[in-house]
Amino acid sequence: MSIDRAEVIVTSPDRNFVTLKLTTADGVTGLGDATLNGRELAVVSYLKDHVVPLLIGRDESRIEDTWQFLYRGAYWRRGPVTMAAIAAVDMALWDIKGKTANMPVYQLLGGASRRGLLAYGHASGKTLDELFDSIRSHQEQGYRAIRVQTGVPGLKSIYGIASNATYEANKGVRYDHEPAQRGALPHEEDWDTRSYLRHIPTVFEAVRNEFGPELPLLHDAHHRLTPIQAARLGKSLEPYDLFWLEDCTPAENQEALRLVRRHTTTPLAIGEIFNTVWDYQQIIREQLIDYVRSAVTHTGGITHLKKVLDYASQYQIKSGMHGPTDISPVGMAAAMHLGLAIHNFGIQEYMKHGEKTDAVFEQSFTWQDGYLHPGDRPGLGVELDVDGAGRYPYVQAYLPYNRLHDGTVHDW
Ligand code: CS2
Ligand code: MG
Repeated sequence: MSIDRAEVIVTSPDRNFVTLKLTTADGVTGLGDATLNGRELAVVSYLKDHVVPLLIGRDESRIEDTWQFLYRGAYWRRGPVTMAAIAAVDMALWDIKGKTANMPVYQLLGGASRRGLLAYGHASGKTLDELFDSIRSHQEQGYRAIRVQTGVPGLKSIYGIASNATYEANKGVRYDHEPAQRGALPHEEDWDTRSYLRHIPTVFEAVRNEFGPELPLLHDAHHRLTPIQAARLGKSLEPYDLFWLEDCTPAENQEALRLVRRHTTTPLAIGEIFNTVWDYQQIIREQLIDYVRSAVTHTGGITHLKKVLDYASQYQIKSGMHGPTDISPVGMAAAMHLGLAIHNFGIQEYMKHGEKTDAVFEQSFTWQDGYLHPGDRPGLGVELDVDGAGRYPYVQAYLPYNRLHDGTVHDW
């Protein structure tokens, strides 16, 4: 058999998504997610202008060979655009292989290692009352683990909390899940580390007092702290027994985590902006993290992320795959198949997509009693309504950026 057609489909039901659809000469189709939030069209061009011409006529069964061909053959390696494009091809080929073998992809990856995937949801609030309501509503939705993000006194807007602009745009419906805001230019947000470091421990103290010691709680520092500030935060949160503290400091300099590790035993999760195993080499080898946060969509697909997680398993480091709304239903399905098969699964992030998105992407996964399961349909278990997708053309959207009080650009 061979790949007969390759289409790059851009749609924007609730937000922008980029999907690669491959069709074999026998009419078997495969989908891959190539969504890179705020830079979607760069991946569209990489796929359309450079990768698609290379796929037509290729043997779709040779997944590893195609991966190596696209990675080494490009000469220019790594990086978010390249690895999202390769990821989409990889996912689509696994989807086709599953359909051809009449098996769900997790069976091709070695079968199920558990009955379901523990998932966490995003609770948030500007105030403690709002936050408590949000935690309760997530518990009612079945979540057994919850990420906590709150407003910080003195800051107008902060990651994970609906900004006023989002409120107005969504007419009062709390929609704090989508950080990329539609518009011609990115929104500027403000940041102050010292107010944040003073405030966050008081929030977790209040949450533990209200909800007790058992509930697994997670927090995302979203790359904003220096290593010593991250060490201080990790230490100040130890009494509240976090499941993990995420992206506590930018990790381009992997050594930065040594300083954090030296001062705190709060578990650390990093990697959602990483793209290859090489971004993890030192922090895994030196046991500087506890959870690998990469998504299939941004780390070269199932083929490459499985290698990262197999490497991590030697150091008892677990998966904590990135799963916000900017990972499409196809990318989420791929994460669930991989998560079900690997031994060192930790937890899966699960933000629910919007209704329009669920109408365009027909999905077979289940969410029950706090656990996800990819379903047993052959392949990845997602089909895309191409006509429906066509009704929602791309809309320019950007992630916000931060400036400190003195005007300096800061990590968002
Ligand atoms: C976040 C994301 O879910 C998370 O952990 O870090 O919401 C992130 O901000 C977005 O994926 C960026 O596109
Ligand atoms: Mg994050």
